[in-house]
Amino acid sequence: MAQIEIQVPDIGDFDEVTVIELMVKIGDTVKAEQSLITVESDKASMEIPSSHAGVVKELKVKLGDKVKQGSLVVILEGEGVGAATAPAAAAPAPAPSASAPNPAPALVESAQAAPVFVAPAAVVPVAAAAVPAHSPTTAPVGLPHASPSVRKYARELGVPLNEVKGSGLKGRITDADVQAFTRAVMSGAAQTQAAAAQNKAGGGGDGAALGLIPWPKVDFAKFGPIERKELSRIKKISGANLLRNAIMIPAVTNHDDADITDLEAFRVSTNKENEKSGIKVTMLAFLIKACVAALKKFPEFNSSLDGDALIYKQFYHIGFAADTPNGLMVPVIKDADKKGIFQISQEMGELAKKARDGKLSPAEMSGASFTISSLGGIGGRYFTPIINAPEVAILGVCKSQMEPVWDGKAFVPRLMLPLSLTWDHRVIDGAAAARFNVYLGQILGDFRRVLL
Ligand code: CAO
Repeated sequence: MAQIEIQVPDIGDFDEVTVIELMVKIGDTVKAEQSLITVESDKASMEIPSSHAGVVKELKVKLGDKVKQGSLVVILEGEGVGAATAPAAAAPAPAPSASAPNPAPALVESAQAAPVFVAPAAVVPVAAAAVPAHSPTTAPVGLPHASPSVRKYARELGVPLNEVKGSGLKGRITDADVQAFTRAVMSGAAQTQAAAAQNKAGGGGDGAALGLIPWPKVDFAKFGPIERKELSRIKKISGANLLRNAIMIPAVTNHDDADITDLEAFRVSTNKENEKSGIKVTMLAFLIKACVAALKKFPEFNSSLDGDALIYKQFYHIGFAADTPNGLMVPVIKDADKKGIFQISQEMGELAKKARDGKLSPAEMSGASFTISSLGGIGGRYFTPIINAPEVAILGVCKSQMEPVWDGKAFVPRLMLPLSLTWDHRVIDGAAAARFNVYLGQILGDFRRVLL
């Protein structure tokens, strides 16, 4: 019977974190990607998932333990211990395959999977809304004090956590508190605020808090064969973020085109000249540099809302959406203003590969001040990207095409790049957005303008 050691994976900037919740016990059967424990630093809490499936043979941590990257969490045992489809961090030895007999029965492996972070919204774009941030030591501002699994449990039950009284340490809300709240509501002894408001207004149905009619419930099997598949962990987390951002941000999208005929010719010739370097200069690298120039000229696009104030960031960390088998990831090119096109292209290639392999660290997805989503390698004309809160704007890019452009005397063939800039109307006005796009187009049309 194969044994596998599950360790704490790369947890980004945190040296040591405290175990605040054990989510499995000896004898439990766990699936790959199932959370094992919750840990907490002074800034954030996170769940450590299992990179493999199996039965928990030994639990190597207890509540209050301090752990760090590499600390042993559990030992799993099982026939053909199954690995996660995309383990995020190092898995030094491959798990024995389910179909092949295990050649070494006493084999002990080390394996790590990506932790689900509960980080301040600006830190991990895809994780912030699914399991919101809180400070473990101080009273949370506007957020109830609960671990990610309790939040998840509450979400599954539809329990509004901010209405639950916590009985745990420092007012922490526990599973039992959520259950007690649910029992009280079910027995009629208590009422959620939404239900109370709804009763007052005489409304009814799901989505009542937003005053919406219920989500349609359809038995699809009545119409033909179906198959149900769980969303990936990344899809679940990013979905919650996207929904929040789509609902909460009054977003507007401006579409424009940039003439990149000369820039593309320059890119192609640069790649030819530097064939031996192994670095391929991409259009996205030029877009990142052009966006930095535009962000410098229009600093509110590089800001974030903080109540009634704006935080202007004096750094230029540019996130870029990467399509991966498990869903959308947003790696970040840090200090893009200080890097050249070659360095950006090289970093982007490495980060995109890591994203596809599920090996991005939280630090590599943190701190973006502006994001670009490029579908240029795929196709399409324009789209309306959703802002990656707490950023205030995002640039969508589609595939460039040769088009007839009127030069005042005749139509000439020019390579035109479609740009879609989505912006938060609370921070940015339409005129500023149009100016941003025009300026971006001017730079892409003639990169010498960056020097001006
Ligand atoms: N117009 C025309 N061609 C383009 C282009 C554009 N705007 N952008 C890239 N291309 C070309 C490239 O030149 C390359 O062609 P060659 O192989 O002939 O040189 C090809 O398309 C493939 O490029 P790429 O997509 O591999 O590289 P990239 O630097 O453009 O993008 C990355 C990298 C990681 C952004 C991309 O792989 C990706 O994941 N894109 C999807 C992002 C996404 O999903 N956004 C939607 C988010 S909302 O759900």
